[in-house]
Amino acid sequence: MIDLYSWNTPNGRKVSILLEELNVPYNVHAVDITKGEQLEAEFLTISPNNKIPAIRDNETGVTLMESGAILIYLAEKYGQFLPRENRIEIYEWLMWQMAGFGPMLGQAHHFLKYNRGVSTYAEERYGEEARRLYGVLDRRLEGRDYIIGEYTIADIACWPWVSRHEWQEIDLRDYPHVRKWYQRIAARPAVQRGYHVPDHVNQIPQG
Ligand SMILES: N[C@@H](CCC(=O)N[C@@H](CS)C(=O)NCC(=O)O)C(=O)O
Repeated sequence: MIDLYSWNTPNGRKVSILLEELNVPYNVHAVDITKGEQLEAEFLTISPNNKIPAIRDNETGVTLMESGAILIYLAEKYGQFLPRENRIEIYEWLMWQMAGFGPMLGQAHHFLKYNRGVSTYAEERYGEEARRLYGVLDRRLEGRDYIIGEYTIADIACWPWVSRHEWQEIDLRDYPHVRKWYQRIAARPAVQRGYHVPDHVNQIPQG
C-alpha cells in the first residue's frame, strides 16, 4: 500500500491522478499547507523540503518527496505511462515541467492572483513568461494528442498546472492545441477522481 501525503494543489494532484490511473490502492494523508502542517517534524522525515506531495511505499520502505521523482518511481514500479522507447523524451518534458512550467506558473499565481498591485514588474514578468510557456506547449501539441504522442507521466505532470489557467490569466482559446489536449485529459475518469484528492474543493475548470 502507498501512503500519499498531499493537498489540493497542482503538484499534489499529479500524484493522485497517476495513482488513480494505475488503479492501485493508496491511503491519503491530507497535509494542510494553509495551516503549516508541512512544517511538522513527522512530515519532515518523509519530505525534508517541507512540501507536498510525498509518498511512503509500505511494500519497499521507500519514502520520496518531489513530484517528478514520485511520478517516475510509480510509473517504473507499475510499468505504465513511461514506455521504455520514449523514456528520454518523457524525461525531457517532465524536467521542462518541473524546472520551468510549474515554478514560473507558481510565480504567476503569487503575483497575479494573490498579490495583485504589489509589483507591476513581477506581474508583467510572470504573466509574459506564462504566455511564453503556453506557446511552447501549444507548438509541441500541434499534430499530437499527447506531449509524447501517447499519454504518459509528462502529460500527468503538466495537466494540473493548466487546470489553473484562470489563476494565470491565460485564455486557453489562445492556445488551441493545449485546449484540446486539456479537455481530452479532463475527460478521463481517473483524472476526475485524482483531481479531488484529498478533498473536493471545486469543479475541474472547463477550459
Ligand atoms: N518541486 C516540488 C514543489 C512542491 C511544492 O511546491 N509544493 C507546494 C504545494 S504545490 C507546497 O507544499 N507548499 C508549501 C510550502 O511551500 O510551505 C514538487 O514538484 O514536488
